[in-house]
Amino acid sequence: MSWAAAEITDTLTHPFAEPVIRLGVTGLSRAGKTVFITSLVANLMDRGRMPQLAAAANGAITAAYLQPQPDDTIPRFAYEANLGCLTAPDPKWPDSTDRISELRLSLRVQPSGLLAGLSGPRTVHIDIVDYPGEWLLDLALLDQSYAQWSAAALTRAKGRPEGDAYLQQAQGVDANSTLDEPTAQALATGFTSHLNASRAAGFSDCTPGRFMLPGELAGSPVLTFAPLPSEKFARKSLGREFERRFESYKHNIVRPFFRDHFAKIDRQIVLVDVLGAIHAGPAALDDLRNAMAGILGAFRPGRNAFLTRIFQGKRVEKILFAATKADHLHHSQHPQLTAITQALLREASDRADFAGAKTAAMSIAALRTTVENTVDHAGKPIDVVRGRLLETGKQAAFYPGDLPDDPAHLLSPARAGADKWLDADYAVMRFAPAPLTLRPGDGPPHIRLDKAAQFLFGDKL
Ligand SMILES: Nc1nc2c(ncn2[C@@H]2O[C@H](COP(=O)(O)OP(=O)(O)OP(=O)(O)O)[C@@H](O)[C@H]2O)c(=O)[nH]1
Ligand SMILES: [Mg+2]
Repeated sequence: MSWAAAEITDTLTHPFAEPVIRLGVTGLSRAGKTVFITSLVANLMDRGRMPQLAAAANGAITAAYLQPQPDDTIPRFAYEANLGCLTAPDPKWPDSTDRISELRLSLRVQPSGLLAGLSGPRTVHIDIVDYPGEWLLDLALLDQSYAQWSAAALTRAKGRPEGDAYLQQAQGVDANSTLDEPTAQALATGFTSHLNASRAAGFSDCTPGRFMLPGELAGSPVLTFAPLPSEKFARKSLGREFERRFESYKHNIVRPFFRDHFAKIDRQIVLVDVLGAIHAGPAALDDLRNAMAGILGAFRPGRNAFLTRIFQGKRVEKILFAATKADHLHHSQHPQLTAITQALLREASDRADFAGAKTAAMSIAALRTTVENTVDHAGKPIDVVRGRLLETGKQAAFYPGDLPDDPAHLLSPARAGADKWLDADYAVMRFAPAPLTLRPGDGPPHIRLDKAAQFLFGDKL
């Protein structure tokens, strides 16, 4: 059946069903989810900067508006407050997210071309969920036992910030001793400090995610456990109880989140702060690769009974892997960044069996904070970006380092456990959002947000 015929049948058989696209925005903490959602919505409401989104460019989208979301019990995404931060006279980044929220954007679409005369305007809803990136990591826990997770967590802890201190602490307790709550709490506290310190140093693979962002669960038994070196535990022992709490964590915290918010996703964008990880060094880049493999592996059908059940054979139709914050780089380096992103996630996406799903990789900036410049450096022209530094508020030109054409030049040493990059030093600067004077009809400036939107849901408009 041709596309047009399929579309017509659909309108005939479901004349009143309004299509809903559930857009999954997936990314670790600080990957750029909240800024992406805010800017995407703003640029769909004011479409002047969306030439690569066909339905915006050809005028098919006649209106965009926010509607009450479908889930009454989830807080609404603070779109206006977040956009307010980005567009204030003294703009700032929105705060890191500490709870889940949801937004429904509705587009009025007047089909053009062949269908123009056949059908009237349609409404297409786009539902988007925002959540703290820390929670995403837990997806990889679902098919691990306490013993498997413990072994991996203890191996990772070696040499990482505050890891050795925790290892010592764990060696010092007898896992088979009778459960004693103060000991349990001390271990959980020690392990949590290690997780927080590791994350601050740029490591991604820090589980359980809620330990770093406990909210109202702080102090509850379900967050009071930690990895232990042994595998067999006596009844009523500390180890046995930790094992039970780990299972309870998966059952009561991890599963409901993924059941409620991941199962229904049609289209997915995976946001990755690749530049940030490169800057943090080979170990951080390899850790990012590993963490993403664990997360995306969960989308592999048949991998685990729970996930197979919640997805029920439903597959994500399109997945976009996006390196965020590309405004840190002159566009002449964007192809390299995209290639690194693709290579970094290759194993993950192959393993995840995204067969049938259309995938692509892109370098994007949800909010462009810089302008491009070519300057003379020791008699050689170099491509830089210029922006306002977050720390000092001063304007600065910035060259992050030469990204290799061959991604293996970064990924291989990272995998081999190199402790620093050989030929180059990759810097990052944090830029503040630039003060904006938007023309009517224009959304905030971005890089390739329109291309990303076209890939993700352009076919549905
Ligand atoms: N230059 C630049 N920086 C960005 C961009 N998007 C995000 N950032 C930076 O990345 C930080 C994190 O972005 P968020 O959107 O809050 O990240 P998040 O994925 O929502 O993070 P959590 O809420 O902690 O899970 C921001 O505070 C900015 O410093 C961008 O397009 N350009
Ligand atoms: Mg956020």
